[in-house]
Formats: sequence, C-alpha cells, structure tokens
Amino acid sequence: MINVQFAARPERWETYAAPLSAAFSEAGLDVDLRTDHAPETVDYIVYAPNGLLSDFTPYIQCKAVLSLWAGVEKIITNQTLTMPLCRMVDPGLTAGMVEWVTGHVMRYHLDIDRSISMQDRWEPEVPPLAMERPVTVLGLGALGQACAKTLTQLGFPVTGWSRSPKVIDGISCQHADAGLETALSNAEIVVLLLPDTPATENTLNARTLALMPKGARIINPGRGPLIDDDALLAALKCGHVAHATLDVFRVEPLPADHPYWAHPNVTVTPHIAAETRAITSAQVIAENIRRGEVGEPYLHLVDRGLGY
Ligand code: NDP
Ligand code: OXD
Repeated sequence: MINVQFAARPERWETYAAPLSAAFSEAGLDVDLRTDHAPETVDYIVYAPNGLLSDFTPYIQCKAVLSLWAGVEKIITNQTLTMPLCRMVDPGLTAGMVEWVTGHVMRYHLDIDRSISMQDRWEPEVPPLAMERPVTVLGLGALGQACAKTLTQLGFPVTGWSRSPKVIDGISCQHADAGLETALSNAEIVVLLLPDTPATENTLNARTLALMPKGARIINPGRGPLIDDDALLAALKCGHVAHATLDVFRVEPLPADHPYWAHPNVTVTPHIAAETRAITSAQVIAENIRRGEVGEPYLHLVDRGLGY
C-alpha cells in the first residue's frame, strides 16, 4: 500500500479525491489517499503552496512532493523540503493558458477595445493581418511553447526566448541576454511565461522596456516579479508601452491602492489565466508515483539550482 497525503487547500479535496483515486487505479497503483495520514507513514505528498503544510520535517519516509502548481517559487526556498520536488505540467492547465493568452493577444491585435469605444462613430480602421504583427513569448517551457505554437498557427511571426538554446519549428528562438534584445526589438506584443527565479526578476525593466517598439503591449500571466512595476508605470505614462494585461503580481491579491487598478491602460485579472485541472493532472500525479515506485526518473523534476 502506498500512502499519499493530499495537502492542497482542504476545500480542493472534493474536486481531487475521485480523479486521483481513479488515476491511481488506472495506473495499477494500490494507494491509500487521505488528508490525515500520520506524517511518518507518508510516501508521497500532493501539494499546493496555498495549502496548510509548510513543515516537511516529520515526513521522514516521503519519496517525493508532487506540486499541483506549475510555479514553485513559494516552496523552493523551504529548507524542510529535502525530498525530490516535481512541478505540475498538466494538459488541462496548458490548454487554459493557450486560450487565455490567445484571447488577450487577439484583443490587442484586433484592437477590440477601439471597436467597443467607437459605437457612435463610423470611422473604419482595418487591423493588420496576424502575419504583420510580431509577437514575442518570453519563456519557452511547457506553457510558453504551447502558446507560441498556437500563435504561429494563427499566422503571427513569433519569437521566443529561453535560458538555453532551442530549435522549434516556425518559431524564431532566442536565448540568454543577447537573445532578449533581439526578442524584444520588434515585439508589438510581449507575453511573459517565465518562472519567478532570482535570474528572471525584473526581466522587463526600464532598459529592456525601452528595447520594445513604441506602442507595444504586454501580457503577463507568468509572475509579478518578472516586471519592474515602477518602470512599467513610467513606460505606460510616456506612451512607450500602450497597454498591459497583468494576471500576476508581487503581492496577491493586488492591494486596493495599487496604481494598476485605476490605470486606464492596464487590465488587471486576478491570477486566473490558467488553473490545474483535476482529471488531467491526476494522471500526471499517478504517473509520477508509478515512476517513483519502480525507480524511473520523475517527470518535471524541479532543478533547485535553477529555481524552476
Ligand atoms: P517551464 O519551467 O516549463 O518553462 C520555463 C521557461 O522559462 C523555459 O523555457 C526556461 O528556459 C525559461 N527560463 C527560465 N529561466 C530563464 C532565464 N533566466 N532566462 C530566460 N529564460 C528562462 O514553466 P511553465 O511553462 O510550465 O510555466 C511558466 C510559468 O507560468 C510558471 O513558472 C508560473 O510562474 C506561471 N504560471 C502562471 C499561471 C497563471 O494562472 N497565471 C498558471 C500556471 C503557471 P529553458 O527552456 O532554457 O529551461
Ligand atoms: C501555477 C499557477 O503556478 O496557478 O500553477 O500560477
């Protein structure tokens, strides 16, 4: 019997208990899934950073912590978490992110806000085709790559940027510091899908925002610290950046007095770009436990040195 502790928010239990149990049976795993195992008997922890568990010390025989979240910045610095940590790569989460990013790119591309505000005037302005609108995706991991591929299929010329070099069909791939300059230099729309690590903090700052063409738009479903907020507000004020859609913030919920809320050229969404889906993610969790049990390498293992 494999003891699995469910340690996401207690109210998520109802959503996850049945899909996880079904996925364990399908994978042929004999699992006792609970929220209240004695810590010293737990083999695997299904985890979310907004749950109640923060001290992993008593989980002395735990083989791995399996995060339901893609972003692991809140947990990677936890000194008591000494066992392997896997982040979530879930087809349901990815599909949601692709839909959200594509929708917001299309809002900017077609200037949908202009149409909505022009209901009393006949002043035609035909938008360019996607093929005339360069889009840059910062981060070419599970989510960035999926978004970049969909945007490419819609006809946008897409440039992507990552830490390590990549070759992806149809995408102009850039990497490292020099690659960031190239990636931003013609980007009319920039999408941030980087993890929050010491190396990615303030990726968009006064210097890099200035590399973008005047009137560029920014979409950030990655993490708040990827953007220097003061630099973005200054770039919005002088019109260098025309608009920003921000889903994630340094402090969440975004404080009521934050200038983003009232800014006419900022759309705030409350960290809803994409959510892990129970049925699809349960299969990923089950596969990782199967791997753990037979000694195969875990999927989506976090590299603590890199921070993601
Ligand atoms: P991945 O780990 O799969 O991909 C991360 C990408 O960022 C990789 O391409 C990586 O490069 C690149 N990267 C990391 N560090 C650097 C760096 N210093 N310079 C350049 N590129 C870098 O993550 P996911 O795609 O799964 O998720 C991305 C982020 O999206 C999550 O970390 C989370 O913060 C956010 N997220 C937000 C959600 C929301 O609802 N708003 C929902 C889910 C996730 P390389 O390929 O070379 O390793
Ligand atoms: C995640 C998120 O990291 O929801 O999964 O932001």
